[in-house]
Amino acid sequence: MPRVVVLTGAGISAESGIPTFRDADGLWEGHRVEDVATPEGFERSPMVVHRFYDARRAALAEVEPNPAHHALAELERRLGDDLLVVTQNIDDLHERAGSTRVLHMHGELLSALCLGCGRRSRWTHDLGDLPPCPRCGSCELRPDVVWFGEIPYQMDRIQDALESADLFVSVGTSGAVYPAAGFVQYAARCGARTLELNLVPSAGTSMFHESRHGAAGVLVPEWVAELLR
Ligand code: BV8
Repeated sequence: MPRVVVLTGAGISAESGIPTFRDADGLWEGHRVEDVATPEGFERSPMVVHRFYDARRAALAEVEPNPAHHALAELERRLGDDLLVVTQNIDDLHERAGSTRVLHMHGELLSALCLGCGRRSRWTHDLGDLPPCPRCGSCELRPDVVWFGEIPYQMDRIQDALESADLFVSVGTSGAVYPAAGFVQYAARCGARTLELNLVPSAGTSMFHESRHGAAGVLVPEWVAELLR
């Protein structure tokens, strides 16, 4: 079986009811990225940032994985270690669908990072009321997400996986944010075949060997069935 790396973005969770970033009424609507997704914005007004992420964390409980998430979980059951899902998403829908080989390069909503002791804690409720860190007791918790200007998580594991991939597949991402938007070129340079599955052509479409356009909830199960045939 081929070694497969799948990169996912907000588009894979759209059919579950989680707004994407850049589509109409997207997450960035009404929020200046600088205010809610940068360390400077958090420094300037932590409450604005906490409200933004507390609302997204609360909304997570109202949504379910969709057929695209479930198809990737099925693919993992068949490929095992030969599959790695690298997601830009901070939701937990891949895991709720049964995927275990998932790497959250931009962090997770259900995790809090303590600026006091540097440790992480599973977190399912608000941070806006400045609760104490369960490990050290200091009230310096921040959302465990990677903001603009910060280094994405586990870049070394991602690089290793891209270098040994036979197939690189990108699902539901606009290709607007780096370093994720550069993975297709890197994987192709390392010999992988590259496939884009996206609702519409993205900023990176021309860099893929093949692109299929449509809803992830349809395209991903079709592609998985094809691969496993
Ligand atoms: C870094 C966490 C150094 C928080 C996020 C100038 C040029 C190039 C780069 C830069 C530059 N200036 C600055 C940079 C770097 C910057 C960057 O890329 N800026 C952009 C805006 C130009 N990047 C950084 O700062 C990164 N850090 O570079 O550190 C470094 C680099 C390498 C190695 C070491 C160090 C950190 C970036 C991370 C920021 N945090 N998220 C949060 O979630 O709130 S980014 C956030 O936005 C998401 O995680 C995601 O990455 C991005 C959104 O993109 P998508 O997921 O693609 O969503 P979008 O809405 O845009 O698109 C959805 C797509 O789905 C669309 O195409 C749509 O058509 C499609 N779709 C919709 N519905 C469906 C669908 N597809 C299928 N089915 C559907 N139903």
